[in-house]
Amino acid sequence: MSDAAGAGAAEAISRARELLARALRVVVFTGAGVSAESGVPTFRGAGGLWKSFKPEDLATPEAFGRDPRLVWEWYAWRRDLVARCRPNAAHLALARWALSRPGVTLVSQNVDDLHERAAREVAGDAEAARRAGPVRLHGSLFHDQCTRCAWRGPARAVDASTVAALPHCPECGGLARPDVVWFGEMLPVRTVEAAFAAAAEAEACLVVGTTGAVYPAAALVHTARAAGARVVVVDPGPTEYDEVADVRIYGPAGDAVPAILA
Ligand code: BJW
Ligand code: ZN
Repeated sequence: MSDAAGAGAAEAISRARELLARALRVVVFTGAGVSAESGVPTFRGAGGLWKSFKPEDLATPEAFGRDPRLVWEWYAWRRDLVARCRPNAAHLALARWALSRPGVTLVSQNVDDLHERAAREVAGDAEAARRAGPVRLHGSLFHDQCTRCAWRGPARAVDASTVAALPHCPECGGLARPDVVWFGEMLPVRTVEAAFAAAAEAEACLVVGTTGAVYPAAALVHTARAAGARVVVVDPGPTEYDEVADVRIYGPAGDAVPAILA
């Protein structure tokens, strides 16, 4: 493991670059930190969402059952916030890399759409961008699902009046909810299978901006490592992967990721 603070930084970047260039199959695992420089708040740590909001009041099915309007207000606020943000240099570098190399699987815990927007920006068209991913483990801030039937689809705009009346399903009229994975809920099975299959085959795993505290998603890195992948971790703060990283880069994703993937 190497510490990239100060003089070691350039060496760690160059080791990460070599390690990733050599690998035929790479799984990239991103968390809230990759979007921090775009202006999207992270969950834990200074300025994180869980400093001002309690997960049990907002990100559980029980919370939604108790007070759907409060939960919808929070999601409407976050949709609005993310819609105003733009992909940063890390999203763009990852998109360029995934589109230009076979064997890269991008897996994200994020519910924002900044990886997709970066891929569209780089690829120029939506179909090509789809190849860049990401595989989404925790759903999408911009999709809804019905609490009564199987409907899922792109979210229609939510403003104060829709929130007051609560969004409803276009198929059956049931109460709609954000299509994200809350605490205590199962992750989408086929998505998890695809992500973990890519991890089990990867020769390298690039982890960007996640504390690695939320399971089962966090196990992706341990799966890759157990199958022989070398692990590169980019994060300015401490993470659960610090002891297992082959290369540890302490720095913001917007600087480190483009440097590694250049
Ligand atoms: C930068 C940066 C910069 C800053 N550049 N970096 C095993 C052990 C213990 C508990 C469990 C377990 N298995 C399951 C559990 C329970 C629970 C869990 O994991 N709890 C732990 C927190 C203790 N897991 C679940 O409940 C999951 N479901 C489940 O287990 O179901 C079981 C089941 C089985 C059968 C039937 C039914 C159920 C579901 C978890 C869902 C998580 N959902 C959320 C919210 C999504 C919706 C939304 O956003 O509204 O997902 S919680 C939140 O955490 C969100 C994130 O995707 C996730 C991970 O957070 P992330 O990305 O790591 O963010 P942070 O803030 O933690 O870290 C940011 C990092 O960025 C930091 O390191 C910074 O330093 C860094 N950073 N600036 C780079 N510029
Ligand atoms: Zn319905």
